[in-house]
Amino acid sequence: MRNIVFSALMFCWVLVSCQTSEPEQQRPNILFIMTDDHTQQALHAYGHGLLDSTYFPNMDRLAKEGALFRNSFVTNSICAPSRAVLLTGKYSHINGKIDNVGGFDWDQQSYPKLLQANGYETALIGKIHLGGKPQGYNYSLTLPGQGNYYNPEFIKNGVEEVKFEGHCEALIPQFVIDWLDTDWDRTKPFAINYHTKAPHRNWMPEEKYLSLYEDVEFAFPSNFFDDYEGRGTAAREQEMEIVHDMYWGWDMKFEKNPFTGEKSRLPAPFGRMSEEEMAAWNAVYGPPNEAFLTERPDGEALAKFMYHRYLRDYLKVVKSVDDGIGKVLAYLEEQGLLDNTVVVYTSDQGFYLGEHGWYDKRFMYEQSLSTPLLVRYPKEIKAGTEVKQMVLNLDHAPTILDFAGVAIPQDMQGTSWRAVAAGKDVPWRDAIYYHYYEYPGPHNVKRHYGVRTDRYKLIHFYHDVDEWEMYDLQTDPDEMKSIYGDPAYSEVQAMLHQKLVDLRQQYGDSDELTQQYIPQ
Ligand code: SGN
Ligand code: CA
Repeated sequence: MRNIVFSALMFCWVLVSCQTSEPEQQRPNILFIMTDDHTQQALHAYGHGLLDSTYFPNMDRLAKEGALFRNSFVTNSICAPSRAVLLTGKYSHINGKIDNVGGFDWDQQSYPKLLQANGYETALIGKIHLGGKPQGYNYSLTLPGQGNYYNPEFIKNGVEEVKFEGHCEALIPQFVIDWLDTDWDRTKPFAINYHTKAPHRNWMPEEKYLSLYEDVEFAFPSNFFDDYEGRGTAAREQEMEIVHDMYWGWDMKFEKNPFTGEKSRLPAPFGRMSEEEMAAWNAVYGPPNEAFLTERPDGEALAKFMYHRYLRDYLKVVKSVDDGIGKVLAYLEEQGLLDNTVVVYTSDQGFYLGEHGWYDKRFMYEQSLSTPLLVRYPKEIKAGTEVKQMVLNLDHAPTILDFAGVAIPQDMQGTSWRAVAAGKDVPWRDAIYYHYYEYPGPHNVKRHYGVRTDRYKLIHFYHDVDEWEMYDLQTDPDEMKSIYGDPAYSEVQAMLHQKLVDLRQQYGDSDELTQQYIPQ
């Protein structure tokens, strides 16, 4: 009899334990790596070949061992709004953070809050750029605003400012490891937002990489000397040209403007450096700056100098980011945690590296609309997967909840890409919706919204203009000539207008809401 009772009890226990969720160690950890302004053109894995693959082995490793998303886009190509979309899974016009200026409402629903409520331990380390006190995290150590490259301050748990010595791209990965090592409650899965500052302007390299790439020559992109014909006024009126809009101190690292002798609008960024750091810096930048002052290049030679100073410094800080990722991956591997961690690598938006003569982002043109997306999770994602479906930063919040086994709230507007990353053939969107607002503002990029399909793009610039542009990405991948109004494309144009109407309706955007976001 006792045996029968025991067996019955055992049977019930087995039944109950099968019905509860998977054992805790089976829920994956989430390591979400977000860089600032890193663009696909600077990633060897995307095949652009700016540099040999050996330069960024850790980013390449993620692509080789996981999935590379060929068509990964943002909904509003600027920092703080992009991060608000990431956290909320909602468009800017819904989460309220339309530009870098206004506040972010941390009281609203976000995926870290949902993870935390469902047994995850969460941490936010690095740049978030949303002001206020982060919510949804057991621990946060964030850069104030844009933060600094050298000897930066960080804010602990949204209140206490602490100054650190060193370069921020060496500090941030170390903070991630320190949190895992000492603070993380190992009975729970973790979810970390590991957000770098680099390669955001003004690209101040770590001391050990100051001279890296100084001897590497890069070709100009084919449209570097764009004359902005064939499009509306927006491309012509921007203020983001390498040659005309970079600051001699801040960006080009000169003491003052070599032509006028004036101090640049933003000073050379040396105030935060120690004497030794300054000496190492001068040993590298001093000689070419001297040569420049003697030669005083102009025309194409001037453009070549500025383009190289920009690109080399940009890639030097990407190198530090790659090192940091390598350190964190090595730590996870050593601890036996890596294969049970969904590692996502992305950036808050793309960036121009001389295409159209530009730096910065904001436009719905390809280089800033796109952003890298690499994902490693060998339990589900085959090594070397290439995803063609169009995904958005809007999709990350639902995807992470999906991986974590947490219900995705109905009001999140994105779609989980978990199945497409695993190579499954699931129904997917055939167009994406975009809306940029920060105008008037830095770099003078007019307000616009639009739609992109796999082949075509329709953009409406509004506010102080009312102009439409349309591109055929197959015949004009560099977006040099708008075909809006071209009778040969009238059917395509009608199709894109209809998609735009449908998507605006689907996501709850409207002319009325658009007007409300224009300051009176
Ligand atoms: C700063 C930069 C701009 C950049 C914005 C937004 N100027 O204002 O070039 O577009 O940040 O960048 S700087 O002279 O201060 O470097 S974002 O990534 O935060 O959106
Ligand atoms: Ca950014």
